[in-house]
Amino acid sequence: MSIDDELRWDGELTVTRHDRETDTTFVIRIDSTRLGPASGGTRAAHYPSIGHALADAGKLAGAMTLKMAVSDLPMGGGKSVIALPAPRNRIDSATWTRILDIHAENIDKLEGNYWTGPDVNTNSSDMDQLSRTTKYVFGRSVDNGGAGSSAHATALGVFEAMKATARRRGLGTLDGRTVLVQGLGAVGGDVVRLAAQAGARLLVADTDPQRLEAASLAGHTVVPAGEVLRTPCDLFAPCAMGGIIDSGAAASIPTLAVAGAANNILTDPAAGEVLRSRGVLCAPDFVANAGGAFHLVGREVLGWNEDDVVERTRGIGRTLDEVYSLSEERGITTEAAALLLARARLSPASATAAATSAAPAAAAASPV
Ligand code: NAD
Ligand code: PPY
Repeated sequence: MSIDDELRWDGELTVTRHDRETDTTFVIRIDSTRLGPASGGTRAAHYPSIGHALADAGKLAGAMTLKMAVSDLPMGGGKSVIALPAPRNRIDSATWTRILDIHAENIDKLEGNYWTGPDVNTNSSDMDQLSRTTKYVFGRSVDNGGAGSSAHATALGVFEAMKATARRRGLGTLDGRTVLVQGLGAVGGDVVRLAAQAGARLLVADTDPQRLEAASLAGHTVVPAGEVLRTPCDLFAPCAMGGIIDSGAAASIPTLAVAGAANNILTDPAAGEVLRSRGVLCAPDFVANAGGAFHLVGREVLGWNEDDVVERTRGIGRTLDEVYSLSEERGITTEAAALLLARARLSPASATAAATSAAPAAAAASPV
């Protein structure tokens, strides 16, 4: 996580800025504009060091490139990280507004090469604030002319991924299956609702006592946040933060399948190899959590209506079937198979993909 290592990142561009008044560091990383302007949300968090913030932005931007490519969307991959001086809930509203205004200025200087949207600790009203300074923003509130929150579409896509993964792993439907959801936020809360409607038995974990209380009142079983990797279940759905399954966890996690919303669930490819060797079927996150990208890019760039978004998001199950078949045929991890599909679209040989992306990418300069 050293800054030296991070400056050897081989994406297209890193922009950083520090604001002394708020003691905040701003990072925007553009991983690729191969298929269109880079796009990906703004994450605000307190990081142990600037190296950690750069590393997070780089990994998240890379995941966006793969998500757009595998989902056949005409955008590239990027991400913003706002490294706060304290946890988000300790930043007062005047400071937060100043932080958003500076972030918007930075985005505007990139002149449409990077489009942001909501991510962890930012929401549609924050996108409204950014849009006072820059037009390169997806996910403003509906009242302000945007597509609103992407969380419902993301949750629907994760639910489709859970069904496709359970089916392929030989579990049949989710009815009667034990599903453990980690993180009951905007996406995880909806995933719980959809899985419960499908007849699953829900185990839930969060660090926020209020969210746990609501889930418990709804009849779900609470698991301590520190126990999720040791709790037996049929399917584990990580919907909190990424980087939770390393090789050690992969060797022991008592589940048959993994499908969730968090970006970069696996710490590295080795963790995927260990899961595969144990027969734990893992839905690559950049396929499973693409519903939000369908919502934001579909509604604001491609002129889709809500039914189009739902139809494309339901297609995540079919994409995963393709990934799982390729993984079986080649004897490779599901992550490696999904990478092959994404890279086929990103390769210089796939000139048609880039050519057909030119029109919507141009449209992105003046969203519908
Ligand atoms: P959110 O902030 O609304 O919810 C996250 C939840 O996780 C919160 O309830 C938080 O208390 C909980 N949490 C944090 N650390 C935890 C821990 N160690 N154990 C248990 N719970 C913990 O975020 P969200 O919008 O629901 O997104 C969830 C994940 O999905 C994120 O990783 C995000 O990057 C990813 N994602 C979201 C979208 C989207 O459309 N919102 C799209 C793609 C990917
Ligand atoms: C993500 O899907 O991880 C996001 O960051 C949300 C998003 C998707 C597409 C454009 C902007 C933000």
